[in-house]
Amino acid sequence: MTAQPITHSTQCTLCESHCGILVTVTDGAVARIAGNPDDVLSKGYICPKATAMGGVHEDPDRLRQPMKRVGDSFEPVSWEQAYTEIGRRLRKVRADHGNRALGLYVGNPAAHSSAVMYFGMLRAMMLTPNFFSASTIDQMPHEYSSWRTYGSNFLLPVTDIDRTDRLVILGANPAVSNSSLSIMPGATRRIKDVRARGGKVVVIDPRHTETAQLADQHVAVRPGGDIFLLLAMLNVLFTEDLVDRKWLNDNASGTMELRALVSRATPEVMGERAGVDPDLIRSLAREHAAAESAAMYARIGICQQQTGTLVSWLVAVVNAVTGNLDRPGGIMFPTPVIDIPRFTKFIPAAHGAWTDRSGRYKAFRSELPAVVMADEILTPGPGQIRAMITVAGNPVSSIPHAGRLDDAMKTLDLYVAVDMYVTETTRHADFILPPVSPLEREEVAFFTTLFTVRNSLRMQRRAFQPPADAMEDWQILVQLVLELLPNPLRALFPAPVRNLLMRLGDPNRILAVGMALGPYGRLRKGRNAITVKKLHEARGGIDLGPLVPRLKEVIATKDRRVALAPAEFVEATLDQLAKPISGPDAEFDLRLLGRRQLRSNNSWLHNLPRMTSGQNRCNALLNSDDAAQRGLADGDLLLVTSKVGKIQVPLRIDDGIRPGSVVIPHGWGHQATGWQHASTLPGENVNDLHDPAQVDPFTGTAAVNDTWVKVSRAD
Ligand SMILES: Nc1nc2c(c(=O)[nH]1)N[C@H]1C(S)=C(S)[C@@H](COP(=O)(O)OP(=O)(O)OC[C@H]3O[C@@H](n4cnc5c(=O)[nH]c(N)nc54)[C@H](O)[C@@H]3O)O[C@H]1N2
Ligand SMILES: Nc1nc2c(c(=O)[nH]1)N[C@H]1C(S)=C(S)[C@@H](COP(=O)(O)OP(=O)(O)OC[C@H]3O[C@@H](n4cnc5c(=O)[nH]c(N)nc54)[C@H](O)[C@@H]3O)O[C@H]1N2
Ligand code: SF4
Ligand SMILES: [Mo]
Repeated sequence: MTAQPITHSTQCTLCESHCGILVTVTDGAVARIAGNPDDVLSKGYICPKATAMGGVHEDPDRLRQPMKRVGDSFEPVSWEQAYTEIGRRLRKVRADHGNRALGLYVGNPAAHSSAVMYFGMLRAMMLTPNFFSASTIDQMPHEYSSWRTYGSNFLLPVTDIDRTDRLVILGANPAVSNSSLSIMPGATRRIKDVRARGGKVVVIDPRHTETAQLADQHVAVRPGGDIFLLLAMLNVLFTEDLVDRKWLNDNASGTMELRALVSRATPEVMGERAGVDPDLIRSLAREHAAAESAAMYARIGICQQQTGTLVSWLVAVVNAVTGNLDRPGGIMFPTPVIDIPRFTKFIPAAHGAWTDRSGRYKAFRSELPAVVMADEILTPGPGQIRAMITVAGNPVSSIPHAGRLDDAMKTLDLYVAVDMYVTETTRHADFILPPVSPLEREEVAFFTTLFTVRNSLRMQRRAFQPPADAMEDWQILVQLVLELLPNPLRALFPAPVRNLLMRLGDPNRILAVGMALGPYGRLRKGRNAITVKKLHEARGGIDLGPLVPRLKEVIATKDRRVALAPAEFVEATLDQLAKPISGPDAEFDLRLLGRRQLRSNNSWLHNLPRMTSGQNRCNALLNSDDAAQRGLADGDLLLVTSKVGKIQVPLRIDDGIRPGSVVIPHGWGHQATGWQHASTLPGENVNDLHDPAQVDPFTGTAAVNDTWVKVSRAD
């Protein structure tokens, strides 16, 4: 007999949007996943990836118990055995070689569960400077520029898309990605709404993207030309006196220095460097200033450049000088249930607290860039990493390392992976500790509330009860923390005490306390407070209203003003202006750019046949003129060569690509993994083409949009 279907209201946690979903379960299996129309933020929207929540849950290749390496394969072991052996070996590495011999890499999905609240603890317990994360292939330039401009790397203003009159998108493709660090599920509808209410949408991107197709105007900037475009816009804003002087007087410092810096960056001088017509630059500046409200939203297209931090800063500056920082319809700071933005002045950025062993990179927010991980593991000498833990990350696939990280992971004395799959990275592990599936978690998605375009609180509910001995990420992290305690202390935590700790350390409990003390909590709102209980009762989360101006309250600089012209940024900009732009040479004549795909999520959804059906999607897009010049035709297998590597991918002609560029997605090439379906798919890892030494100098973030390549037919 078929059981009655039960529908659970929960969230898709695959990307930052955390769209509300309704999961219908029949006979213990996912029968349907649909958008939740009651979700206060996503309002019924889901993208094609949502069904992957069911796909991952049911994937036979998803690990459901701890695995231990035995020779060349893995065998299941009990949690207890795994922790005991890992603990013994971790402590031995530490005793023999010191704290620096331990390393930790945290990947993207860790931000999408309560694990985010616990890896700081693991990091503190490891006491190692060797902490890495996906942030240094992603948003670190935004964080660094925020640190200098607003005084804290946590002050990342979001785009008030639902109220803006002018939306300018720079280096992002939210129609596919649904955006990031400005959480706007159903970005396509929101972008269309800007136009429907009479506003204007501009996309600045070398490629005529899916988002550009929704816009009023597309500006095909030269890759890496953003810095010159923005400097010229600022030149126009100052020379034509279009800046908001009152706002600047009240809120900013460094206006004179900024004005001096841009004084010679006229659209005529900058236009060629930016690859944008000077009159067009003028109109971009004038319209940004004239709009009732305007928001420039920039994301990873500009982070993954050598000028990433500078561009991120100049975007903030364009918004600020036109009076659009902290204004409805501009860019604003959210008010989450635990008011982290308000307390950022007390959270140190730990800049330069240590460096990597070569001394090239300074730590920032207590982290070193992931591009040095391979060196820190492979280069012999004091402080060499000998034991690694990775949590929810696939750095062999996601980080440029010129083929070295794959080898490096094999050489470790101990490698522990917290992950549910045997990936390009975790295949080298000694132990793989798998958390529950995303449909087995019940928690408040606190992290996302820091970046939502409307204040809100939503939660994830279990669609399935986890098996009796299953562990959540946070529990695995707490166990690893306990295993790292030195011997006499560890004895204070026998199994019953650990179990008690696990109950008390439940993230939902911690959050309930944090919320009670926060802006919507009991202490301030009494009986009208937002509580976890009320959240449980709400089917689609709780709307906490539009973003409110709060710059004065949150700004963390010493003089409590927005620093428009930090000295090191001014100096680095002058250097950029003085040197020739990076151009094609006789050999490497195409600029390699990345792209995201609707049915792909970085490196890890390709094992689901529903996400990968159809043709080889790891292909190179090239303009028809560029293809014709090289005698190439659609469907040809291309050999793409850079200074550090080669890959082979099929060619697809696409006239939306700016002449002189080639566009290839990341996250492919799973041939030697435990993903049985994904390992049969064609596709190669585009990060094999990127030089790990090519970075944004402030943060060490990999500048994967700055690589030059050549292409030829493979045969
Ligand atoms: N060339 C190039 N490279 C890029 C990018 C690019 O644009 N171009 N983009 C970069 C960006 S923005 C990012 S964020 C990074 C991502 O880089 P990473 O975070 O290193 O890699 P992911 O592909 O997200 O891999 C996620 C891993 O987490 C596992 N996982 C999934 N869910 C969970 C969970 O709930 N718990 C645990 N423990 N594990 C889980 C998956 O099995 C997978 O192995 O890569 C990027 N690399
Ligand atoms: N479907 C899907 N959605 C995702 C992900 C996914 O893998 N798949 N990943 C998620 C993650 S981890 C993140 S961080 C977000 C990222 O979300 P987005 O920031 O929107 O990332 P992309 O879609 O890669 O868009 C980057 C854009 O920058 C452009 N670009 C490249 N070089 C330059 C340049 O020099 N100047 C300018 N102005 N533009 C340039 C590229 O052409 C591309 O259109 O997406 C998230 N959402
Ligand atoms: S945009 Fe797609 S992947 Fe992201 S949360 Fe929503 S449904 Fe999931
Ligand atoms: Mo990302």
